[in-house]
Amino acid sequence: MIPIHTEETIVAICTPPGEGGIGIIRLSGPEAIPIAKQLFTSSSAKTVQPGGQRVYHGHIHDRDDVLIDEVLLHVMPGPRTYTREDVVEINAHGGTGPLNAILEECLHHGACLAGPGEFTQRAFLNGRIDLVQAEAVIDQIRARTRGGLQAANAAATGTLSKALHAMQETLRFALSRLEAAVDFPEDDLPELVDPALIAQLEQAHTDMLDLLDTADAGRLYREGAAIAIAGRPNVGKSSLFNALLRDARAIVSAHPGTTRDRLEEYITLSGVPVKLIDTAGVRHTEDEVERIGVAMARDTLKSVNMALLVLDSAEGYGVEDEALAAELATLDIPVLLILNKSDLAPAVQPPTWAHAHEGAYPISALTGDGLKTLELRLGELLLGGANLAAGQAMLNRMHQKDSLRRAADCIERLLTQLDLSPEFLALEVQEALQAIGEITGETTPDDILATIFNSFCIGK
Ligand SMILES: Nc1nc2c(ncn2[C@@H]2O[C@H](COP(=O)(O)OP(=O)(O)OP(=O)(O)O)[C@@H](O)[C@H]2O)c(=O)[nH]1
Ligand SMILES: [Mg+2]
Repeated sequence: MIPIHTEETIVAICTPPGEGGIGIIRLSGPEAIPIAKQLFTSSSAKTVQPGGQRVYHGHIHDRDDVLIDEVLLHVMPGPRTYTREDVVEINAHGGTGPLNAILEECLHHGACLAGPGEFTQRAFLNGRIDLVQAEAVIDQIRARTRGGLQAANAAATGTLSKALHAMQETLRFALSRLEAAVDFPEDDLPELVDPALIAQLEQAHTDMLDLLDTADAGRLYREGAAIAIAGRPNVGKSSLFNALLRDARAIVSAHPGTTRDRLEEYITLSGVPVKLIDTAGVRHTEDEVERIGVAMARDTLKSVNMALLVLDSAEGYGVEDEALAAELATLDIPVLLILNKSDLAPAVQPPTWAHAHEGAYPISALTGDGLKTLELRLGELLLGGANLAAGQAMLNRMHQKDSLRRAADCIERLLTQLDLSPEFLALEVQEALQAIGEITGETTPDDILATIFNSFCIGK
């Protein structure tokens, strides 16, 4: 376990710096309530009582009895608190002056400054939450979309932990059977892996694979994706960019070569935060600025998750379009052909070379026709067709995926080599348990735990 001195009382300003209606200072640890008592004077005759959660109104004074601020004091005796320790939250006025002054007084009375994520770390070390739930706390804070928040909430409320615990239980039972079998002489071996146990292991293996299937979607909800809009000049890239944003963000004009810079804005598609990028129209040009824009467009395409190749369906498709399509095809990302200006072309036909792409979509960036269908398709493609129910267990992080993949590989090896010695099979189960424990935090190395909590903000 990481060295952490839970006998110390920690304190931090929990609200972001700057002005706010209120600002909160949190204390946690054995001295939280005594320290608060020394600073606080109740506005009624009530004194801070032990036991039970209560909110008191009053004032904080410094050590020289000079008034600092009017506050609400929220006293929460452990263990039914965020950290399982005694916790006090001081709701003061949200400005640097009062908050820093109160923080200083807490330090003066013996509290220590909390490190990043130290409150959550204590909740983890005191067994209130596991590592999956601890990591989900930061995802809740940082969620940029409802989809992201739902994924974080599913992990924070224990849905993912429950799924992992069920696997651990099956594996522990299998391990106990295998270890018992190790002590039997070779010729007197009982039916150590009976059909019921094999069926359970197979089920656990299937559950692992199902959970692994959610990893890419889970990561997308958290980290988001980038989609670039590409095409030759004047086909309506910036018009599509604006239409998807529902905002006249980019300059649109009938003059080819209007966009020279790279423009970025965020949208939400099927709950996924998406960075949408408008690029300069790709063509040979003598204009130096435009040439830089074209090079930038090509560069952008190398770092996105998906590309929309916009074509002008009214004007028809030329060799430049086909060449650009061929260029995009080498990038190993999904490319959708956007047959724009459908309002000008009564019967929009895809180009003959369209088959190599993720479909062709007739739209009008001008009238909005076909936009909804395109947005739904983009969402589907991003989530890889994963049909995720709100609140379902989902892997949110790369390290969780890596660990579960290792566990699944162990069980797969075990299931295909059941005739091997029980010692060997037991090793596979042990390794699978070790890998799952790294996700829940039971067997996570200290340096990794430290890195995880260090990525938190101060005060959480
Ligand atoms: N009728 C019609 N006109 C459109 C549509 N989309 C764009 N246009 C027009 O096409 C012209 C070019 O549009 P832009 O969005 O600037 O095209 P672009 O691809 O960004 O052009 P560059 O930035 O020069 O590469 C403008 O006059 C738009 O009004 C559409 O769906 N229908
Ligand atoms: Mg443009």
